[in-house]
Amino acid sequence: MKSGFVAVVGRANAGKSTLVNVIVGEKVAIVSPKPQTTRDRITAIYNGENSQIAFVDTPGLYKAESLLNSVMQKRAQDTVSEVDVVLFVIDAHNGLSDTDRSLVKKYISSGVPLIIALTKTDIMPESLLISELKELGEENAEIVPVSARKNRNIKELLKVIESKLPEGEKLFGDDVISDRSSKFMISEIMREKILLKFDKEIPHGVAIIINKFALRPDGKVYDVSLDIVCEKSNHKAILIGKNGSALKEVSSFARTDMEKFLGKKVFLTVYVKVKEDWRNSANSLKEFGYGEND
Ligand SMILES: Nc1nc2c(ncn2[C@@H]2O[C@H](COP(=O)(O)OP(=O)(O)OP(=O)(O)O)[C@@H](O)[C@H]2O)c(=O)[nH]1
Ligand SMILES: [Mg+2]
Repeated sequence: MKSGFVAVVGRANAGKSTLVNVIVGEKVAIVSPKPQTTRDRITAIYNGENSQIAFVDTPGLYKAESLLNSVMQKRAQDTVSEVDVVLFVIDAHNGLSDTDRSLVKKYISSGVPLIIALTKTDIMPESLLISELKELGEENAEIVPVSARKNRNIKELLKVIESKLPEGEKLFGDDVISDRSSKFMISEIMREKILLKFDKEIPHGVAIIINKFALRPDGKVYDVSLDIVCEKSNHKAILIGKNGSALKEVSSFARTDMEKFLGKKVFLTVYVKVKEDWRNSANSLKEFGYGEND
């Protein structure tokens, strides 16, 4: 059987996490229309008939503007050197950027097998980009047009990945879907709802701290208590909204998804706190758990 690790890399908002979720058939990574949704790598396991593939979803590539951004970028770059295959995701709708071009060349010269998934082909025909991509690296990279949203060509993509993986034993148990804990997923669900509701300046400055995550003795209800940490007091006011209406709305959406994910009722308590410029504080990043998971 084939087994190994695949780094899923590409520009922010390219559709990496959506593709990983579709491949493993579960929502292991949050998704939003805003760039910089994924902040740390998440490994998701696909079990095929004759393969086991560990997909390492990474934060999207872009210019680092804060210490948090640099940590995220480093995570994505480090991942590439630790895997069997690089899956480079390009948004067909957005076209090729200079960064994409130089990354394709860089991956090719690093010698790691490279597969380019040209995604979002449901909203943009891939043909426009294929010829340019072929010029860049046809002999050294496989190019597979896909649509995660329409589940198009995903099986073909998996076949191409399998063909590049070494023979090996299973690396994870059959029932493992992700390397991340339920507690992590709970905090990500909260962050996703904030990403979806507020303009990007706010979610980009938000961290979620879970203070309590416990199943009651009756086994039916989880008590979850968390802090939404933001960077400015005016952000706090926006997050809370008039008479708490905004916070009530995002909390309610988050609770529904948490209950779906945990398969139990959730009693959710949410506080909003301010910690100025936490994204540039090494101590805060450590305290909030960024860049620590391996
Ligand atoms: N039309 C279309 N939209 C897609 C597809 N895949 C992803 N999207 C959308 O693209 C946006 C970004 O998707 P994500 O999966 O969060 O992208 P990402 O590359 O993980 O982004 P970062 O984590 O910020 O780097 C979301 O609004 C998705 O719904 C697709 O195949 N077709
Ligand atoms: Mg992502």
